[in-house]
Parts: sequence; structure tokens; C-alpha cells
Amino acid sequence: MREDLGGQSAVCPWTTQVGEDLLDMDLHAITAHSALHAKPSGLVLQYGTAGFRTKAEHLDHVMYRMGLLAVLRSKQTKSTIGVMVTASHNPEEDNGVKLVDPLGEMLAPSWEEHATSLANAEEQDLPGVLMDIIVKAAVDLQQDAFVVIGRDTRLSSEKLSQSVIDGVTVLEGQFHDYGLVTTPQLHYMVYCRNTSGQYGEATVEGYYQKLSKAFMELTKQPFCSEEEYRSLKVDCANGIGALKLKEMEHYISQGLSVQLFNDGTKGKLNHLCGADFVKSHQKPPQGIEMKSNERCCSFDGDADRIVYYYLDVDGHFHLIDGDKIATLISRFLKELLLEIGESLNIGVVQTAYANGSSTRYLEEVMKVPVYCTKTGVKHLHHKAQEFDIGVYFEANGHGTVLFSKAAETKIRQLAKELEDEKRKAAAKTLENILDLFNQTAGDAISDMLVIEAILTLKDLTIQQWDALYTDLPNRQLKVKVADRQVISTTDAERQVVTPPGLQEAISDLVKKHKLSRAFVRPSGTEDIVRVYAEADSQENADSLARAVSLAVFELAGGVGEAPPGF
Ligand code: 16G
Ligand code: MG
Repeated sequence: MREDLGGQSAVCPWTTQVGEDLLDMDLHAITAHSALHAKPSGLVLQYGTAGFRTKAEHLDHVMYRMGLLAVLRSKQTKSTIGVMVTASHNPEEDNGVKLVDPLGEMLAPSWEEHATSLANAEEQDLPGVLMDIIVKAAVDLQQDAFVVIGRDTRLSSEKLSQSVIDGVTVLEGQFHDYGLVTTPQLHYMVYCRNTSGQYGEATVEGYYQKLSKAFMELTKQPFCSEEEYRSLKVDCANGIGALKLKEMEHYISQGLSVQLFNDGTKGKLNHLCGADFVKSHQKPPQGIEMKSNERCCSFDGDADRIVYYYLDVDGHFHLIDGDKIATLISRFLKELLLEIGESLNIGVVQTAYANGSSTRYLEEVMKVPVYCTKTGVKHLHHKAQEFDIGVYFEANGHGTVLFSKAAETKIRQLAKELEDEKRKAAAKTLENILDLFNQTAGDAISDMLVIEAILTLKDLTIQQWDALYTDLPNRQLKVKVADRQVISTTDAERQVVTPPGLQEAISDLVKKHKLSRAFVRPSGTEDIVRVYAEADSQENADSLARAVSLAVFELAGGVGEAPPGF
């Protein structure tokens, strides 16, 4: 955590007076500037799973207000806070914003509520809501504030990030604008700054150096197959990942040759490409040239997700999603620990979307404990912090590995002190893997390098990786209902609580198929209900998903046409 920047003592007799004076002055400036970022009257938005997200033209006031909020959060935590302007995998016309907390994690839940009330305050209520947050969160206004800002490549992002800066400066916060960075890079910067550079240097250059050093050390080891030329095709979703991977290319070129597609020079952001498109359509992105058995991967628009895939000799498409990434990584880590002879505990965290085969493989074959949390990175991240080594991935390709402080110290010590050559080498590998992961958030670039290093070290082809287990056929559908909040769930979203009768209906439908599972949940990012089903064949998964969609439509207030297929 950053050192106290020297706020005044709370016991000074005239502190309250000084505070009020300051407040008066600020409130005046805040209101005057707010008028330049006026809120469209009546617009209500919510700080959701990934911050605020909507059409870019509706976000100017939100950006200004998140600048204000970031200053308050920085004062309260006495730490640097991040603000990232991005709408990730969503269409080019959308945008969004999220705050990054001191250790590079997602914003604390109580501050998500503050964010929502601040964003929704009508102009005249803004000072009152701001005051309310200051009082509720016990913000010391005398404290200095520092905010770092980043943005993706959307056309709207530059102007919107200027509005964030406006909010920061009106509250007299200091800031550093990193400009164009991936979301995980901004998370990394925040963590570096709040740990006095111990995690790494808080620059884009520092990020490249840290990751490439670990990657090059891993792939230079004498037992790595040298003949095989390591080459990878990367679909960058026409987003920020392309710019950053281009910048990084020469740092890693000795170990990996990347060929970039959808690099933003012509195509549209996230349009028919990117990790989200590939995962949800289960097909290759447009704009990539694939030959059979070539290793390919896709980033999403802000480069915090990654999925791999290839075409087999018959031209069939094979997707390797977050579940299989988690499996490859956990298997590798478990083998390393065995070689080192160290019993650090590993836990894998998934969501209900994890393919049943992956959970079975992890639990029954690999014998690692698997936990299920609600959808959304913050939930997985939180759970993963309970282990020495916590591996978390959503099926959509967002994930990373967290090492506890104690585990990190142990690993570094073993890498230095072990005398047995083989064990020492394994400990050194684990230390480099630890440095290669971005432990603040899922990171497509960092995950890609970890995966490439593991494949090299284990001399594994993408087909061999894919063959670890066979995914159960599955289907996801969306259902439009009048109010998606009528659906509430429990058991990490695997069981419906309300409306009455829906869970019974789903359970009855599931019983009709083999190896089947289905659940429904209101989306946190779209005004729809999501349906997931898996079963022993694609036909059965499809028919189960359709039947469950119909049950949702009938029991949870479906609107428009009944789900297709009936
Ligand atoms: C957001 C989440 C992602 C989650 C997705 C679910 C973060 C950074 N991102 O994109 O983890 O999988 O929402 O969307 O938390 P849904 O609620 O619409 O299904
Ligand atoms: Mg993303």
C-alpha cells in the first residue's frame, strides 16, 4: 500500500471548519463542471458485473462522476485507484467504465452501490449524493488522491476518458493518464503503484519487461524442444490487444512468433471476431487464415479474455475454452509441485457455465478440488484467494492464477535454496510461471504466454491438449422477459428460487436426458435471461435448452414471440 501522503490530523480543532470550507469550494466547482457533463434526465444505469456499460453517447456524465468517485475512493483507501474506459467485447458503439481498487482488484461491492447512486443522481441532487458518500464511507477530504486512467481503442474512449479526468481534477486529485492500454495492464499499473514497485514497474515498458523476462526464461530451458518453431496466430478482435501485442512482439520473438489478425487496421471492433464471438458461435472469427492443426487464439476487445482453437485435418473446428485452459494450467502446476516435493494446496474455481466434463476431469482424474461461484470475475477472484494457488477461469476465457503471499515466498525460497538440481529447476519454473501470470485480473497476453510456455515445456500439440477430455455438447440461449429480476437464484446460480415452479420444471426436463444439466440466470450485462443446457448429444442439448427457454418464457413473464423451435 502506498505511504500516507500526509493528510492533516483529525484531532486539529479547526479541521471540521477547514473541511467545510473545502467542501463549499469544491461543491461549487463540481456543480459548474457537472453542467458540462449533464446527465440525460431520467436515465438510470447500474454499476454491474463489469462496471457501467451502455451506448457511448449516454456515458459522458457517468465518466465525469466516476472521476469524482475515484478521487473519493483514493482518499479513503490512501491508495492509487484506476479508472478504465472500455466496453470490452461489446459492440463498437458501446462504451463503459470500471474502477480498479488498490490491489488491482474490482471495486468493493459497497462502492459499487455508491457508484450507482452517484451515476443516477439528477443534476441538482449531485452535491447531496456526493456528501452522502463522503459521510457513509468516512472519506477524509484532507487526504491526497491519485488516479490512473486507461482506455481502449473505441472512437468514443478518448473523449470519455477526458471527462473522467475532468472529474478527477475538479476534486483536486492528481492523475496519470496511461492512454491506450489493455484492461489488465491498467490493473497491473494500479497494483504496482500501491506496492511501491514490488510487483513490477508501473509502466507499459515495465509490464513487457516483467512478462517477457519470465517467458524467455521458461522457454529457454535446455529441455525445451528447439526444432519446433513456435508460432501462433492471434485474432485481436480489432482492439487494443493488437496494439499492445505489436509493441511486445520484439521482447518475446526469440521464444514465440505471433501472427496478428484483426489488428484494427481495417475491421470493426469485436465484429464477427474476438474471443466472445468465437466462444458463443463456436466457430472461427472472420479475417483469420487457418490451416489444419495450426494453433490459433482470440482476444476480446480489451484483451482480458482468451480462447484457443484449431481446425482438424477434416476441417472440423475445435474450441479450447477457459475450462480447458484451467485444466492445462492446473495439471502443469500440480506436476511441478510433485517434482518439487512441496504440498501447497491448489484449488480450481469455475462458474455454472463450466463444461461438466471439465469439472469431472479436474475432480476425478486430477483430484483437485473444484469450487463454483456466481458469474463475474470478482466472485471467482475472491474465492481463488483462499488457496495457496488458486486457479480461476470462466468458460468464456477470463481467468488467471493467484498465489498467496506465503506460497510466493516459499516458491522463491525453494528456487533459490534447493540443492537437488531437478527439484530446483522445477521450483525455478514455478517461480517464472508465478511472475508470468497477471495476478490482478485475467489477462489475454499473460495467459497466452503461460499457455505457450506450458505447451513448449511439455512438448504438447494443441490436439493433445484438446484430447485431455471431451466437452459435453452444450447450448446457450437468451429469453426476453418483462422483468428479468423476477428470476432469483441460489447455489452459485445453479438453482432457481423464484418464480415458483420454474426450478421444478427445469429439473423435470433435465431428467429426460443423459449426462444433462441446465440452469437459467438473469444476465448482468443485457436485458435478458440466459439459458444454459448440456447433454450427451448436441441434439439433446439443443432440445433441452429450447424446452427450458419455453419454461422461462411461460413462468417468468416472457415477452414477444415464444422461443424458437415451438
Ligand atoms: C462481464 C464479466 C464476465 C462475465 C460476464 C457475464 C467481468 C470483468 N466481466 O463481462 O466475467 O462472464 O459479464 O455476462 O467481471 P452476463 O451476466 O451478461 O452473462
Ligand atoms: Mg473483456
